[in-house]
Amino acid sequence: MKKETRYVSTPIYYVNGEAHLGHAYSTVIADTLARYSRLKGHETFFLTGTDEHGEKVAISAELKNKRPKEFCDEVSATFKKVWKKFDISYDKFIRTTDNEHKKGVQKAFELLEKNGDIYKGEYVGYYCVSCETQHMEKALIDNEFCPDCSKPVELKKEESYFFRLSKYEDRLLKFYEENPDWIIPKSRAKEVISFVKEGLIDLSISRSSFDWGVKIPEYMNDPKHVMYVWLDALFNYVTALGFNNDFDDNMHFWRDQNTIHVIGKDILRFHAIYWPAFLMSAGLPLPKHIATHGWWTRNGEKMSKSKGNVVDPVEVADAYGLENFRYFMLREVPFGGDGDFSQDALIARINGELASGLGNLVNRMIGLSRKYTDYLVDTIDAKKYYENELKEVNQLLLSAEEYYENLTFHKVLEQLWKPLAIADGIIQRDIIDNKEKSNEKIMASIALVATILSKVSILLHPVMPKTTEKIAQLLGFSISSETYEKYIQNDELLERVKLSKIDTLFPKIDKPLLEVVKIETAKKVEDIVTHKEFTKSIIKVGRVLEAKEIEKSNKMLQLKVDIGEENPRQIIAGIKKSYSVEDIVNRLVLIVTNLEPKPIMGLESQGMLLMAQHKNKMVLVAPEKDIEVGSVVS
Ligand code: ME8
Repeated sequence: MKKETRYVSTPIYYVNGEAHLGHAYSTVIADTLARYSRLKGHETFFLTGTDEHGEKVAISAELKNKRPKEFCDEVSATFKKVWKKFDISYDKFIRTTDNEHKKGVQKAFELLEKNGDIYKGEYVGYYCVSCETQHMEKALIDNEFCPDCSKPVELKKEESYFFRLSKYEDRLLKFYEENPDWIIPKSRAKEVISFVKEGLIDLSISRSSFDWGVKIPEYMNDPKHVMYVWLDALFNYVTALGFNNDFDDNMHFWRDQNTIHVIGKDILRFHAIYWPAFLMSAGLPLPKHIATHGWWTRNGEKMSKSKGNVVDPVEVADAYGLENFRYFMLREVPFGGDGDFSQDALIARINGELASGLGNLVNRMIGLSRKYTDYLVDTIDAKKYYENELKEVNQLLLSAEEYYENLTFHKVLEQLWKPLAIADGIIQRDIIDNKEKSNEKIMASIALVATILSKVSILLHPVMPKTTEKIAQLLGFSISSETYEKYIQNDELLERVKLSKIDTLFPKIDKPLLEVVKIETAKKVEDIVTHKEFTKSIIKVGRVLEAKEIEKSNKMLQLKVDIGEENPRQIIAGIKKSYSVEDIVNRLVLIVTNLEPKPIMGLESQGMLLMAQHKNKMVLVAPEKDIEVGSVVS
């Protein structure tokens, strides 16, 4: 019989920064789903990877003074390293700079084009580089900020190819109506439907103003165009399966239509509107679900590097234990909702549920078996004494499985703790408080506890793989699709076993182990400079004599600035987005003149131009009145 297939994906992450708590969250969710699917014996494919093209990544590379590919190689490798640490069981890690991917996206472009959905035009509109997305003017906040991330947008005007997104409006609406469960949680479908109902405009899908992207197919004879990063990125879900290569049978994972894309709510529109429209145009089937989780915040604020409130997932895992952290992420927040990260909440879950709940029950079982049965567990009489309890446990486990299928992980975990409470109650009532217990009944009670622990461990395995395997080893079995079938599907009882050893599973934690706020406090303390330190910097008034654009840089200008020395200084300044060459020539500016020279874009910068900055907005700082060049600022 053909096995059922499951395909699970995470978003592919931009390489403009390293993995943070939010990325870890999406990836742990997808990993849990993939592991659950394998446990059930499904043929499973789990994909993650990195999204490496586009303006945002190109700018990040430029700021680091690196070539884009070299920069991507480095950051992509850091994601791989974090996922290894997080025990992420992916089957493939795709990079959009992979050749097979690039060829696959070109093939997709060709399909869309042959289907009459691509035409050439001019893109004039507002663009948010941070979200890599175009916006209509009416959607902007205060006419200048991105409605999604609040950063300033840019007005772009360039030749571009367009995808006829508007053509798919009706088909999309019909699809949502016929598939009300397509988006998980269901409640999120409303925002998508109303966005489409407001009217879709055709989507600009190529760029000619920079070259860090996949070239559009050669037969288009238009080599200056690279593809829009979201067209490139979304197709990763099929190129990873060998879409480019007709002989690669991994494409059956796509054709079987059992795909779940795990994403954050910030990228729902791309997955629920653009992606199905691209697929319809390419003649490919659609995924089964778009599973959309919420945001992690810190003290109610969105995490961001500039605010200094980013939670480093590796630090947390190192301090608190990886699997405790995985448990916390899934238990703390209902799927789809937002959650605030705090160490107090994490400690409360570890101490209250893992140590006092699961860990304590394991210890009690071992202690009692040592005292009464010489570590022997034998379920021979468990049914005789505990038929009702076993039935109840079975019902609870069945509902935990339903919650898994609906991705309501916090409920899965809540549900799995109920049998543990039953086991605790039995120990108390039938062993500790019972003065007239028979040996047979004691053995049955211990066996019931062990059986409960075996079953709970199997269903907890996708969340805490190593911890549950330790419990299974203690109970004489190993967790696999076979033992899942035996103990969960067929509801068998544990086999006779002598308990083996186990280390303490969950040491209690009495105080926060990390200074997550250390970046914020460090800023306050360490950023204070003494007067002596400050006066070491020499700032002089200069006049810009010349300005030039730098090839391949859309941020930097090359300036020659007279600061009253014999020769003008060469300053490489990241101001091109705010000032043109004409704007800046002849202006009085302020220059830090005694900084060590630094190579930027292959040119030596011999000082720093002072600017005032708010978000992405930059203005020059200059003397209030005319004054001689070379004047010192103090
Ligand atoms: O959007 N809380 O990549 P990205 C929860 N390359 N999840 C968060 C989060 C937070 N605070 N911050 C980020 C991209 N995430 C595109 C995707 S897919 C074809 C292309 C998670 O690096 C969440 O899943 O910005 C979000 O969707 C993803 O990281 C965005 O990662």
